[in-house]
Amino acid sequence: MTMDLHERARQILRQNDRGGYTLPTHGLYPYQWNWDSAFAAWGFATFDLPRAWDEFDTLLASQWEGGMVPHIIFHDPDPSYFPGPDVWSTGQSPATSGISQPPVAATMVRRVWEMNREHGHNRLAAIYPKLVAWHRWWHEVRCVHGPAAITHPWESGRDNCPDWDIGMAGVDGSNVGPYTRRDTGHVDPSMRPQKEQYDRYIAMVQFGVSVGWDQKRIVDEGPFLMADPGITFILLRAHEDLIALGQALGEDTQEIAHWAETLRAALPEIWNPDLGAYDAKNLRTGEFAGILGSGALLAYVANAGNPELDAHLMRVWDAVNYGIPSADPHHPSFDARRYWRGPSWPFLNALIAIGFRDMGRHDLDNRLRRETAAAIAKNGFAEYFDPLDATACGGMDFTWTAAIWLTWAGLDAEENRGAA
Ligand code: 2M8
Repeated sequence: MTMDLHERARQILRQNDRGGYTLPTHGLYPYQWNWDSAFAAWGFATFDLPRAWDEFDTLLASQWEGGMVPHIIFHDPDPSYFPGPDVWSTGQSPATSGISQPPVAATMVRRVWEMNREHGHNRLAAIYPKLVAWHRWWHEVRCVHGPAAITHPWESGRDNCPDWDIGMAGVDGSNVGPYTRRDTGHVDPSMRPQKEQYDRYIAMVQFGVSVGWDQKRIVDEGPFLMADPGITFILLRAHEDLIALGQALGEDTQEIAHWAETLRAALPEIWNPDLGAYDAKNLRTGEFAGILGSGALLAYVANAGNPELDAHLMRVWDAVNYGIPSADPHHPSFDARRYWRGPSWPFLNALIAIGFRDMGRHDLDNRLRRETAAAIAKNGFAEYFDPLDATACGGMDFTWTAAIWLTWAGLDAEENRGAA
């Protein structure tokens, strides 16, 4: 039974493989997504190391001149996804979106490299300068206010989480013109963002087009700019992983160490004393979102936890049964099946668990792994799960869910297999 899940996970990665890059899932997401790819590589590395490195190569091959690595790469036009390359209109080849996504790649590169350093040495040396250039872009373009800022909720990867509601309120989505969403044709609309949110998402893309995707102008003048605890912690962790990789290559890593120190020094700016936790902040108004979400709990991956945050973690986690919820179950905006407004996301659980292990909190790692594995064993490799009853939500046969089964969630099942 458990053996089937390992086989099935490998099969999903193979099925979603388009030759050098992996789709998040067939149908709903027919392109290459940035942080999905990093997790896909981690999964591939458990049974095909060269293929894992190929995934990083393909992702970084679409790096923009200024260093940004875009959030979607539109390798093969596919009308089943909206907004496609014509709407983004970035002028890149291959076509890409005009924003980035959480820079988890260096962290995943380090994990893959550690699985076989000899094999990985040349592959790492080839992409290291691109990773450095991407991190420099984050430091110089998105961290100008201190913490990492996002210019579109899609940049955070946690698209419709309540963190962004206050920033979204300031975006005018009334003039975007007619368009047809495709996502709601693939999955239950009650599990996806609402129309008012989609109108605003499109308005922000249209603003990017109107300034020719000038990233500085988007930060300075765009309709949306919020500090994201999630990216801040992921970037901080990734800076540290990149330093370790650079040192292994004999590179001078002082510049990266400076970025990491500057970013860590900015953490107090995203600590909301009223909430007693890290919080998203609207950088146009200085206002905090006032809700605990999974972005704040990524603090553990950057060794930035503290007793107050621990209390929140246990409060929100104990309120559900299948992993860490993406939004606070005690908050009125919690919605157990609507995308990033409550569901438990296996790959994010896996990322937070890396932090737990580093802190020596193996009890927390074990609990999170057990709960995540139970949801997958019960209802399959779904995109996300209702954290209360493990109902499978969103797309199925999902790449990052399969990848983290092979690297983390399925480890207990793997051990039982060995013992059997
Ligand atoms: C979701 O985001 C895309 C837009 O980027 C969408 O809803 O169309 C998010 O969950 C994001 O984090 C993820 O990378 C992407 C593909 O799995 O889907």
